[in-house]
Amino acid sequence: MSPAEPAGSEPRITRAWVLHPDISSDRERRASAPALEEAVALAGALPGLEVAGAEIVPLARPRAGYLFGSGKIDELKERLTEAEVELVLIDGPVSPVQQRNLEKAWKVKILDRTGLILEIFADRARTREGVLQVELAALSYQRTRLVRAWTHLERQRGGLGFVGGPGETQIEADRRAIDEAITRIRRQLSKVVKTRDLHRAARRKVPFPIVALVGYTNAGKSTLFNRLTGAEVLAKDMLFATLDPTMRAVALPTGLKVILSDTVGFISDLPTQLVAAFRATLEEVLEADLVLHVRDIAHPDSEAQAEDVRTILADLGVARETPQIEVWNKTDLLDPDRRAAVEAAAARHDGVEAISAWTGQGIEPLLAAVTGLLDETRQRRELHLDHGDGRRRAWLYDQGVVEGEAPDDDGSTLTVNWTARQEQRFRSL
Ligand SMILES: Nc1nc2c(ncn2[C@@H]2O[C@H](COP(=O)(O)OP(=O)(O)OP(=O)(O)O)[C@@H](O)[C@H]2O)c(=O)[nH]1
Ligand SMILES: [Mg+2]
Repeated sequence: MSPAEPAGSEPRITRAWVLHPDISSDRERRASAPALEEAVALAGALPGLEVAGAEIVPLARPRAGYLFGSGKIDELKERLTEAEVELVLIDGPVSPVQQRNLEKAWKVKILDRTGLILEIFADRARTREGVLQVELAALSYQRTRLVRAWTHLERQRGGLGFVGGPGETQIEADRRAIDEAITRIRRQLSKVVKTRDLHRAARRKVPFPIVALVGYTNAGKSTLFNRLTGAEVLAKDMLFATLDPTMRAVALPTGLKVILSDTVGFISDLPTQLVAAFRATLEEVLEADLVLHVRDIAHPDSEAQAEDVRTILADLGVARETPQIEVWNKTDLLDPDRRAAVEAAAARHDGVEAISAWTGQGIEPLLAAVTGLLDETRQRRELHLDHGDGRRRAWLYDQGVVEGEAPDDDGSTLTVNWTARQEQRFRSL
């Protein structure tokens, strides 16, 4: 709260309860203890929420009407009333019908995982494009549910029936209102995107390779970014501390300059509506010459998190051929035996570096690996440019990739040494 705000306007704290349904029929189910811990961290990432309690609810299979069995519902009702809970976060998908029924049964508001992540993103978005993308994602989500997300709870939901009656008309009106809002936002976005294209064009001219930091939320990307650049990007034990991408030029020990890019963190079960928003903020990754996949190697779910990141990267269309280094971060948190084992495993694998962004351990070998890979991915080519092609010739010199130039009758032949990405960018000029 800014000091200028009048007294008494303190944000109201909402008491929340976190439930992680552990569904045994779900074949892709994760270890429930770290999953609950992550759900609590997600809840903590939303300002104004106070987590009063959290528990795992074992379920053979989800029930259509109420998600949970009736005994469990009664038992939970007692606990929720006792703890004066106003909001229950259910870490998984909850159908609109289940949501309505549970809200009635427990006299609380229900928010599911997607709704919560959308709320966090709405809170974090800073750039105009970020704000618009998150709004668009939230509207698409609401449209599929035809109930209002948490932000709009001030509006009475009483009139919303799900079958027949006046509720139907209300839903139609809601749907129309949502569609209109979506159209409006799309129009605004297309303007913003034009500006972004200009930025991208400017970025293409940047004469250094782009190195992008990606990874699961809270893996330590911003901490590593700060260590490498001396910047002070917000690095916090808070999920989705970073939403908008940040870029900085940094000189590697060999003198090679790169653009380092810090990006939004990933999370499992990312709402599909947000993948589009990610795509926009992750352009640096799509255009990167090298991707550093930062992992919290001390996290019990580290491998599952890494798998999620790989899947999302593939979905986003990050080219297979883009070289990657897995950065196993937070080695300082491991006990000595485990740490030795992790470091030995990293040494055995190509393209893996064990580090602690916190202590600085392993940073130098990491930078050497970055330099090595960037050098390795460079290829020597001969190009012929016509006399009239001054613009592309200038671009090549800007990029610092020209090793020699031999004039001939209709132009000149240049020897360049560049990365695949630089070649791609050149071809699209
Ligand atoms: N012990 C230890 N803590 C670390 C290390 N690197 C990062 N952290 C801590 O982990 C937390 C998350 O770090 P961030 O750098 O904000 O993580 P991030 O990947 O940028 O997270 P998002 O922006 O939320 O996606 C912070 O509390 C950091 O201090 C490390 O090497 N060791
Ligand atoms: Mg960050």
